[in-house]
Amino acid sequence: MEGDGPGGGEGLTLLGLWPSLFVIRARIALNLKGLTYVYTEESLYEKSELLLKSNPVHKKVPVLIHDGKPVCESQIIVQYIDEAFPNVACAPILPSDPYDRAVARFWASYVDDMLYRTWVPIFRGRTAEERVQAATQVVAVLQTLEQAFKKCSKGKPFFGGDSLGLVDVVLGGHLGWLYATEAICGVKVVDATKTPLLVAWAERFCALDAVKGLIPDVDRLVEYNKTRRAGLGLPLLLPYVELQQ
Ligand SMILES: N[C@@H](CCC(=O)N[C@@H](CS)C(=O)NCC(=O)O)C(=O)O
Repeated sequence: MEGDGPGGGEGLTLLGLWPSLFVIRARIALNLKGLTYVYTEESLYEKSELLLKSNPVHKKVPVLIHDGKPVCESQIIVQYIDEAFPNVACAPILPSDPYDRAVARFWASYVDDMLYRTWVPIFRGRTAEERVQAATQVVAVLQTLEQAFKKCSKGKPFFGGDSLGLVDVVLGGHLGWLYATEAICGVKVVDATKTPLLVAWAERFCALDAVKGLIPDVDRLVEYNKTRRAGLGLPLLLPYVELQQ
């Protein structure tokens, strides 16, 4: 939901980049809260003055600007949105119980520490062996997250229970790229035979109104990534390789 006035209805502007899994998290959180905001698409190659001024430390998107004040880092933005807009008709993204909140933060930070860190090397791999080795690690991380899902969801549809919580939003932002990994790198990391609960969770997640239209299509990511890979001198159109069980 994008606002029409300057700063959006709630004085909110998001500096983003459409394929960024980090930006997608922030947009899902804004949608969940039903907030209107101005969305400004940035370029990695020519960063705007506003981005450089708003995130002078990392110079990265997303940045949420609320009434002129910038908030940086996707997980912090999601939590900020939850805290700054508590009175809207949507369940909180963070649980009210301090222990449950700590558990949600643990798994959300596991996604960044482990999933993102193991997934990037699949894209950097120059040989099939390197890509298979990295993809095998990603599948192991997803299997750990499958166990986390069992515990956190307590039989309900999402990590957050009946509605999306922090871990749903943080992990959900990755889905487009996880699906596109097979088409781009020839290795399958989203596999119902290995992580059936997560695959079913991902389908439920993508069908939500707050998420629809935000997870980029595989074809669009493939096209976007072709240009990036060519720029980095990485091989294109990699043949499919089966991972071991
Ligand atoms: N830890 C950051 C990561 C953000 C990030 O890596 N953003 C990328 C786009 S996906 C970016 O802005 N890169 C610009 C650059 O590296 O110069 C977060 O969670 O927000």
